[in-house]
Amino acid sequence: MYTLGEFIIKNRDRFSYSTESLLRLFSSIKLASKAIHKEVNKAGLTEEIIGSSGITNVQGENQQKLDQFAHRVFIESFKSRNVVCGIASEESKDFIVIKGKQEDISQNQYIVLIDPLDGSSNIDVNVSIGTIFSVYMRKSPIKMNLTIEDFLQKGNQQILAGYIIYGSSTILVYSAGNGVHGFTLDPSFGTFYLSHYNICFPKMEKIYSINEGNYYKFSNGIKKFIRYCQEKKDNRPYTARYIGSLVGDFHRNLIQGGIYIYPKTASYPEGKLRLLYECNPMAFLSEQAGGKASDGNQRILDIEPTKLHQRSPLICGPKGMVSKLEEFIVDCE
Ligand code: P6P
Repeated sequence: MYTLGEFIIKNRDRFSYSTESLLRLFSSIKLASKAIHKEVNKAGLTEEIIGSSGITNVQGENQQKLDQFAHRVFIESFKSRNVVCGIASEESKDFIVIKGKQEDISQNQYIVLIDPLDGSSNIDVNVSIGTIFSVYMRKSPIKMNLTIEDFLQKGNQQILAGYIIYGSSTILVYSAGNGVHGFTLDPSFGTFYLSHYNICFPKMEKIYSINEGNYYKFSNGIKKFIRYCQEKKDNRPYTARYIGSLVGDFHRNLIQGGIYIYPKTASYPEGKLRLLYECNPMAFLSEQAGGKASDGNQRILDIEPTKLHQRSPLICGPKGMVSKLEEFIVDCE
């Protein structure tokens, strides 16, 4: 029963970054996720937590109180461990600079892009929600000020990515480039224990996840793929599962074998999901788990970012399913 810290130390020679700074980074992520776990698990009981804050966030979305709480908790937690120099959050228009303590400024070189609480519209209906994070090394010289270029890095430059799912249990899933591993929180000890070693998409492709309510807004290639999933042939029809929470849908598909699709629609001509702190981390995990992730035309991790909160279509899952959908998109162009 390895703890997350023990696992990182055991695998230190497989990481390309200082084990000490990685342990401090994960220490801040664990601290914040335990605080959020505690609030999420009593959201129904505490008036000040459930429901809308009455504030509209930078995305023009109605900010839930727990979104705000999660955003604040992660910022403070990263500040306290002096290991992160800059954060971009879905809940903040601009990036946030964290001044390192002079004595060890060389330590805090990590850049974190985060969706503190994705799927938060599901809080009041008790559906799994999650935190999604993506980590890079800063590009600008240590003594210089951070610039937007430190944040607009391609997904293929990520050194670490993962999510925490707050569901029937709280599980931290991450990859640092050596496979995908999951750690389940034991709330009685407040400790994350290794529960899913080297997660790979199963060979059996079983599930497709897409909001079929948008069917008439989809391109012909997407419509053709949906009909393909529903055909009685080979190991089809696939099962349709979609809960409207990216982390919940992704985690189930990663474990059971399925594709997640959020394509362009009339309402979201660029796609709905955010490239930097939703699509890139999920794409990194998908590839590390033996799968594939694209926007329908190109590999997500190769997309050149131009704006902090830019959106992208996201198709991720087992290689065969993603490639089949890409084939239909090309056929129908
Ligand atoms: P729709 C939640 O708002 C979210 O960003 C993702 O977590 C989720 O997969 C998607 O949007 C759901 O969007 O349009 O299907 O409700």
